[in-house]
Amino acid sequence: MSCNKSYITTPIYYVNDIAHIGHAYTTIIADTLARYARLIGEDTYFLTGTDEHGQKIEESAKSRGREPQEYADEISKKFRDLWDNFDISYDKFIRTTDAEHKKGVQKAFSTMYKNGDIYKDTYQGHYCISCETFFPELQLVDGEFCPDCGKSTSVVEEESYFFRLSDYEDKLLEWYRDNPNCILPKSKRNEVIRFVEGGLTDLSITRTSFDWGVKLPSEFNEPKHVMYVWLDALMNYVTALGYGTDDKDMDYWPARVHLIGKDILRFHAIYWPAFLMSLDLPLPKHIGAHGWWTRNGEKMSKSKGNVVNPKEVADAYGLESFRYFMLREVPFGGDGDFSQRALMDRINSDLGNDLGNLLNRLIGMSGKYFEGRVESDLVSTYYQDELDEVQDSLDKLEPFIFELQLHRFLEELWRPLTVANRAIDKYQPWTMIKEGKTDETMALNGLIATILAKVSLMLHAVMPKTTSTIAEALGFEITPENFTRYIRNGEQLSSFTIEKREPLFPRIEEELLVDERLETLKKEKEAEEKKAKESKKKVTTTTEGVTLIGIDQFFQTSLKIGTVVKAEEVKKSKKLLLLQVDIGEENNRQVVAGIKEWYSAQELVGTQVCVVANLKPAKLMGMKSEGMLLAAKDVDGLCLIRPEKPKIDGTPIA
Ligand code: ME8
Repeated sequence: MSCNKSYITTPIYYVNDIAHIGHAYTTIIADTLARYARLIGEDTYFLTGTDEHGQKIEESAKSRGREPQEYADEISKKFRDLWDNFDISYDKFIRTTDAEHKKGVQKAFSTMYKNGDIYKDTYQGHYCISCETFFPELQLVDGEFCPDCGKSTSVVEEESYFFRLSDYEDKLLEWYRDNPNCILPKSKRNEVIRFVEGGLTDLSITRTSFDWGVKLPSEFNEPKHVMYVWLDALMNYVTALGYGTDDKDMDYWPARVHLIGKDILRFHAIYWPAFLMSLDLPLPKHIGAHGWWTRNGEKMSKSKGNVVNPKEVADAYGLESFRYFMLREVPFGGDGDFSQRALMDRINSDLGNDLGNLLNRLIGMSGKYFEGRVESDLVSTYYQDELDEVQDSLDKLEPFIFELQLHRFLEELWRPLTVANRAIDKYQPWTMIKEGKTDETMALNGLIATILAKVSLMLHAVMPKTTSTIAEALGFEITPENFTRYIRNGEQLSSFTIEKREPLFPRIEEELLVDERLETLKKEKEAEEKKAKESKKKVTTTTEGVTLIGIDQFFQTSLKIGTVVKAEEVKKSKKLLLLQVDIGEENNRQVVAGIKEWYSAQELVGTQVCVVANLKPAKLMGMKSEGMLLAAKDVDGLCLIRPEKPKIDGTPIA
């Protein structure tokens, strides 16, 4: 399945949201494929970017009192910064507001029109702004709600240009049938075929009801029309290569794979190939649709407050461990539930025990018996069976990558590590050396080093830094030439001297993790408070460093009397209690308080406390906290501040 040019793309992300692990997942898969393609010597082009037009973005900007362009600039930069921070090896970051892109889209529109695929008519239909999609009445839930996202749709009637999608039904079906791997996983291809067999209607591809989009080419003289955001967005895959402007990189087309989430398969597997056929351009080789990440079984959404921030996860557990986890944990195409527990298990077991510890064992054995020297000359004399077993596994690996079965790829890649760890247990170098079998012991070390080197080369695309560190320890570099030597030609590693180093994956203890997380939260809170303080103009500081505030500033804090109506311990936390406090409002306030060392949950119930009632809600260990209790802490410990006599719940404190 190999080809010399590899063009790999992610979806371009909407700029109405911040990146979450779903976005990171697509991008990490694409980055892995791109890195692998480069390592096997393919001329690779990796594209990502942002999707910035459309009604949804226009409204998001408006609701924040911002101009769409300025708003798009800000969010687009956040995506780009995140990918840079994650070392994503993209060759180009496209924005649909780029002038070249807009020109390319206009060129496409004119070409489709010339080819007879576009006509003008009136559209009447139900539009979901969130999905930027029209739906026939029959598909709506309860006659009103979007069948995809469940949000309310609105009836739109407007003049529109249409793309003759219905003309492409047969050609699309032919493409799916002639190219069994065009949509991966294959089960998804069947879904698409069934959908198309059900009949396609023409697609409305311009809008007049809003402004924020690519204008029609001037020859149409239609100042009111802007392009449908999906036509605009899909075209990014070719405008990035210069379609419609200088065609500079069009020799990378067609894409080897468009990586997407299953939610946008229809656009990529139906609209996009039809547009390309109309433009007389070749069709992509593969469209890979991955599954959906959920959190504790629920869809992630800002309103639920359960969105997993990829940067936080990478900071807490290490970027490369996070990459490994995402690719290993879920079969491509299937949905996955994100849990810190599962991530920790993968780090401690697969990465720590199987991989990191193997390097430690090699360092230990070669240090103890040979002053760090490792030689591989006699490996095949003593351990040919092990070498064969390893080479056999490695030879089977590559197809998994390009068929997007990355979990299988990683699973199989762990077999050579098992061979290595098993060989140490079986041949017992500590016994061999006592028996004077020096050559056998050295050759065993050579075998371990060779296996580690080969695994590092194969794993490089998933964990670039870690594998480079291993390679450095083993005295070689990760390059396409060495890939050919050690993977394709099955050579053994040359001699080298290894030195002691820190473990690659120190064991993560749960308690430590929790404390670290709390520490991070504390630091964030302190930084926020510092910022807030600096922005308050009236603040003055006395010579002793005590901050003086005006009475009006004091009254900005709402302090209230409340009664603890329920209290429970937060599992796995040494410090936190989860309280429900009645402060005279319709609903009780949930407060996560770090007082477990001084109060039991039981003794708090029914007692009164003082609550800071207008704090911005915060999250502690995944739980919402909607206030803070007043307390004083000295060397003897902490005590809560309480009213001297019982007071009505909700009584203000001043
Ligand atoms: O759809 N789990 O952009 P988008 C897994 N602009 N992947 C997820 C996910 C989740 N919970 N949430 C999002 C758009 N994704 C269009 C694309 S392409 C020409 C235009 C990933 O910002 C997944 O890849 O809504 C999904 O397809 C993509 O983010 C959607 O990002």
